[in-house]
Amino acid sequence: MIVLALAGKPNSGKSTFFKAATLAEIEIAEYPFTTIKANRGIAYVRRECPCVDREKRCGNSHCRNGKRYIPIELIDVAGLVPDAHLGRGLGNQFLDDLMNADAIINLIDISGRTNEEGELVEIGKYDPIQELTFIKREIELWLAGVIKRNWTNIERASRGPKFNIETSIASVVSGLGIKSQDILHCLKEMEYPPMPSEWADGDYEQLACLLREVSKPLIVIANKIDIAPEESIKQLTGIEKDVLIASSQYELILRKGSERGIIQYDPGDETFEIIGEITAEQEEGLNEIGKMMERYRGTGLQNALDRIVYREMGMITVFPVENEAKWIDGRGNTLPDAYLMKNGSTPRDLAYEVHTDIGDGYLYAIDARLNRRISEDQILKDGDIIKIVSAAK
Ligand SMILES: Nc1nc2c(ncn2[C@@H]2O[C@H](COP(=O)(O)OP(=O)(O)OP(=O)(O)O)[C@@H](O)[C@H]2O)c(=O)[nH]1
Ligand SMILES: [Mg+2]
Repeated sequence: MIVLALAGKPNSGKSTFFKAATLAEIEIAEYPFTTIKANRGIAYVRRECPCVDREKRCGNSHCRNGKRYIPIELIDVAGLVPDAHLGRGLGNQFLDDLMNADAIINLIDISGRTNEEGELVEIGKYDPIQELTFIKREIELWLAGVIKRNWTNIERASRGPKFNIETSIASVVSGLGIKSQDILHCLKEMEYPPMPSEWADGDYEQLACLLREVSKPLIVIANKIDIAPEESIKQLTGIEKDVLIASSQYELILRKGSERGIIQYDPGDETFEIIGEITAEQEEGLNEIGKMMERYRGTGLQNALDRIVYREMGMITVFPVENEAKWIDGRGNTLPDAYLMKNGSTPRDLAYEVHTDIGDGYLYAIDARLNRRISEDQILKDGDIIKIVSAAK
């Protein structure tokens, strides 16, 4: 399963985001370092379910009226402060948590109510824009530190026969879960001293920077837009046109309200509807939420998850079925599964994703939308419905 990590300074709202996305009961509080041990839970990305092209909805438990939710794993990591890579704050073990993820959602507190340490400050005393790059930088410096600490091994190896700097570096950083092809790609991108003994801090940092970029897609989400001054949001979107914004707090309220049957709301919807009995006070609160959602087209939370998985990581969703005419599995369930796969995957990759035996026994595949056999090197598209024919049962 795809793993996403939430990173950010203390008090930026990571646990609130996590709780809204997973509905897990965890601690949220208005002081720094509330979270110490990382929380892990299941969140979802959303896409249109192929059943919307048919008369009847599929009835899958992950499909709500044509909105299909596909599970991913989310980690809520402890807060990081400047110089965390040197062990400040709760130390740098949390950078390990981040490296275990496939991609990183970096939350910043755009309300300006907390400083870089996550402490409450008076509005206007701290400029949240300076947080745009700091987490990324901490990750890079930490990575550079790991490379540097292991450098003596590489230097030692360089005095022996058959030394190859690329494979030596690959063996050091592969422990961080970075694929060796990514490492080789980074080394090709940079100019570096041929002898390991000549490497300096700038070289480690440059390598770390490139490694972070290829191995850990990262997006910044400006959180707490419900209480942020409008100028801060304008300033931010002026600097980064593509920046994403969210109110984890509002999403949490909506998710709870929907769970209790007070409102009709599915994550990622741009509006909600009140369907239960509410007090005048609740109505006032929900009106505020409604106004903000109208302005920003939703709370932004689902959008953040979808953006990182589909756009930054380049994943697609593919629906394997056993009966290509009815889009069902052997037990009659319509569109039973949805797999997130890397863009560029082939039918055989899908077969392996379903089961190793199915992959080993792969014979051919059928595009169930077109009812046509497809070649084994055809690249799968987002939303494809595929029947795999395999010698394995
Ligand atoms: N208004 C508003 N408050 C928020 C939002 N998200 C979080 N908060 C508040 O910000 C405070 C910190 O939230 P947490 O979710 O505990 O923050 P965290 O990033 O997990 O903090 P640490 O675990 O200490 O690193 C709490 O008081 C939350 O209620 C939001 O979108 N809007
Ligand atoms: Mg927390």
